[in-house]
Amino acid sequence: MEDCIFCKIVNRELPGEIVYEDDRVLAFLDIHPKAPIHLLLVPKSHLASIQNEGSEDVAGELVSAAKHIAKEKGLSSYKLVFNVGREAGQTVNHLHLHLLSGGPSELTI
Ligand code: DGP
Repeated sequence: MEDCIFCKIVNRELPGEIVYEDDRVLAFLDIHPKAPIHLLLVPKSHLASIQNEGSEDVAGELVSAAKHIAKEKGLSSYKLVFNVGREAGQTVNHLHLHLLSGGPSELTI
């Protein structure tokens, strides 16, 4: 989608520190990390929010990729967060899953 920063990272039109990729999911470092490890996992196809129709399957793919990355990186403890809606902190309207690890257990984003 035009003017979507995460679509642009997916399409390599904007730089991103990519740590994982498969057919449907891209994971890259969050530009404003809230924990020593802070990744964003996004679907390659644009979907605005978890509130959108059909997001459950996409969310499952993101969680599955997050589990894969965590296992690969040897993370035994981490947080997975979807911010849904502006008041909950969603600033980018391309569905994304935060993976945070290595910080204090009470960390919030
Ligand atoms: P949220 O607040 O849930 O919408 O999370 C959006 C996150 O995206 C936020 O933690 C900062 C991150 N972010 C915003 N712009 C960019 C960017 O251009 N590159 C990267 N890597 N992360 C970005």
